[in-house]
Amino acid sequence: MPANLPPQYAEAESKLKTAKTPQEKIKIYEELLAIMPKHKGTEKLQAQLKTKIAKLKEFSQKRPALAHHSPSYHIEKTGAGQVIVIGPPNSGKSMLIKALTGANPEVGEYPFTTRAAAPFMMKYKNLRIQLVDTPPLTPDDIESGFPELLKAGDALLVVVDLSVPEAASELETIQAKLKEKKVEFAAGGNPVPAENRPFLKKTVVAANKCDLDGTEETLRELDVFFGGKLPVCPTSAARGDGLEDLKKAIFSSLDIIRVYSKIPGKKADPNDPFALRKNSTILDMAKAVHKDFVDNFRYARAWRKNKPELQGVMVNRDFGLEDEDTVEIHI
Ligand SMILES: Nc1nc2c(ncn2[C@@H]2O[C@H](COP(=O)(O)OP(=O)(O)OP(=O)(O)O)[C@@H](O)[C@H]2O)c(=O)[nH]1
Ligand SMILES: [Mg+2]
Repeated sequence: MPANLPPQYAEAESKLKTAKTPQEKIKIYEELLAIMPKHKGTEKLQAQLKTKIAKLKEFSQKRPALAHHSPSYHIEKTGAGQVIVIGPPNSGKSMLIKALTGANPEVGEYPFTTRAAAPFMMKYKNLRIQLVDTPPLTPDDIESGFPELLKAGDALLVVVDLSVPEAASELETIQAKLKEKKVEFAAGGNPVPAENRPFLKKTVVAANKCDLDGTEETLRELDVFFGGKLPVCPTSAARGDGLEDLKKAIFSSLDIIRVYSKIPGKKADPNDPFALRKNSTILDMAKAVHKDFVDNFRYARAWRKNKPELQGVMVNRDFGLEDEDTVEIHI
């Protein structure tokens, strides 16, 4: 039986997309319930709305208790780099992490599903990159530990929901609010100098839910607002679109190179690179391998892919390294 919903219903429903807090959502759902004609054709829909309201109420009652011990925002770094995954409620952060890592963070159709920061490992090429899932970011309520997590991270991945027509302006608001907390999005190109790294973060934007109809216009708008400055990658965590391009953009946001360490007379292990910052030298590599290598350094030999003139050549400590170089340090 058709539901025959009045036009006010669609109007009220569209407000859901911009509702930030559970309280706002409850109000809208209650409004929808009031508008909805009560007959056989809407019974299922009525029940669904009631469940949503009940769950949101349950959640908002739990929140104050949680606020006493706000979640920990310290995540120990492991792997080649730490990327903090942030974004508005329900944008698909956790589902995207699930798709990128194969791990199982909690995904829910309700906002505020993720309550605490948690690390997951993404494989990319022969590296492991740490992705940190976080609770949703709402401009009016940035928890005190949150900016510290962002400052400690090596890069940011902002996940926005393309089915929200205001996604681009929402992202602008988040950007402005984070700037107040001394965290700024940095564009691609040159690596961020060490002294600016706590405050300026290479940022990738995942324009998620591109599988949904009518999201092209929002994507276009995001591209206009941010495309010139930040990599904007259309993705669908649900369907798997765009994941390889996103991984590539994340790797490139870390500004790292992979360098293989080799022992004289033996082959380097191609599965176990050192992750060094771009523009690193032989001395940085020596530091990464072992501190004794710095104190007792005599010389090194280097190999570069597709460079016949750089195959086992003797180099000094200032020699600049590139991605996939192999180095043998002599002490
Ligand atoms: N159609 C579609 N739905 C998605 C996609 N990604 C996530 N979703 C859905 O969006 C809802 C929210 O997903 P989550 O991954 O929990 O979102 P989140 O950003 O982690 O949410 P919070 O933890 O509450 O901030 C779920 O119902 C997902 O199934 C996508 O690419 N396409
Ligand atoms: Mg989540």
